[in-house]
Amino acid sequence: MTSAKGTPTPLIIDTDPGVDDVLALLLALASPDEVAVKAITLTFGNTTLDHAYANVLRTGAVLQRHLADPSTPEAVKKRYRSFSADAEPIVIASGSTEPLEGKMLTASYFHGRDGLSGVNWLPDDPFPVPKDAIAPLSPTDKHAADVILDIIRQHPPHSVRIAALGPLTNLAAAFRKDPETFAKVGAISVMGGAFDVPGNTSPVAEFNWYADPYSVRVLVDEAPRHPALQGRRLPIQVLALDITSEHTVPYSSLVKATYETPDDTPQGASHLERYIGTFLTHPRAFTNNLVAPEEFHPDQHDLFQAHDPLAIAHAIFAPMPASGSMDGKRWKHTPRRFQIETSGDLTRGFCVVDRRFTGSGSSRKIGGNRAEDAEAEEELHVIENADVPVHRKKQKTDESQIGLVDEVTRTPGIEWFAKMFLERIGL
Ligand SMILES: [Ca+2]
Repeated sequence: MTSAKGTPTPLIIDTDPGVDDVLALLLALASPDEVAVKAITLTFGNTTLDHAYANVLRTGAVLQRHLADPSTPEAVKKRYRSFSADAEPIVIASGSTEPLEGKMLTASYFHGRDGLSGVNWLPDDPFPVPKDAIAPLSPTDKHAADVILDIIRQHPPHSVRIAALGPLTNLAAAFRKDPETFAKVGAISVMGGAFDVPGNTSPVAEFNWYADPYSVRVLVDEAPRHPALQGRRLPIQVLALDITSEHTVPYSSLVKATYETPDDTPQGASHLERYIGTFLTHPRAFTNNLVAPEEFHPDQHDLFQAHDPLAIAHAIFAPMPASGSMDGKRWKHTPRRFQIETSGDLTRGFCVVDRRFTGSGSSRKIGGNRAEDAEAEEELHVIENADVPVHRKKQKTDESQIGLVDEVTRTPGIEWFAKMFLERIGL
């Protein structure tokens, strides 16, 4: 089932804001022709859940002030028309505070302790968290996983999109709670993983999948084995670091004002420019400091990697799987099979890709670990009749959908993305 032409696709944004998450939220809110944001469901990740929640409310307040300002262009106000007091409510729900298993970690090294470069503690509190959420933001006490399931139930099967911008813990919880309902999701645009490139949090792991590799395994390995999926897999499209890192936007286009040094704030800078400029100042310095000063070139290095906004762009523009083909409108997807490491001392969150016998002309079977667990092997061999040879009792299952996702391997382009993104958010 696809949305009728002109009807925006219902979208759930599962997120851990987070600087690039806030920019991604703005992009979704500024795209009312294509998507209708039904819920913002929160997870731990870049920061803790209480900061993530505060950051959504804070962003809502900044946006409201920006849209109420007479100097904000009409075109920008029109873009954000779904963010008005009388618009459809956008449910805000808190979810998982820690990964399904293992240690809880955050990315404060990049996003700051509050997820937004410490804007929470600036003098005079220039971007305050309102006491009550600003309409259309509509907080609920329900768990994020229940809100995700509610929204899927309220819409025709395979018509709801999810953009997953943080660890996948809420999605895994929703699947385990009601697999039949969750199986009716239309598409899940996931920012996560690193396949053929190095990680960004550890040498081998991307942050979201490092923060909760167990949830990745639930959605990619456990789900296709569940009867609710009837031999299918979940419609997961992965935007890995392989493609998100390439989609950069010059920091100079994003940071037009900053409040970190109030005296420097340019006259006439808009609310949104001050907010974005302020919370990007710390990540900009962090990224730029990774390059030796003598090798630093602004054109090559002073760049914001728009990981989460690219996942939102996918949810806005890429065709839905139920439309027949996900490829189209200059997006391309390639099947990718992997297993995720959950407990390695050095390799938590690493995507293990089987590269054996994958050259052209090879017909040898890929997959599996050929070394056998001696004890497990013994259980598989049972002597039922001493007169016939030992045989295996294990049932053969069709495993072709297990460990498989659709990796996004082409977008409409880096320049297209940067232009569209800046225009839409209103910078
Ligand atoms: Ca994120």
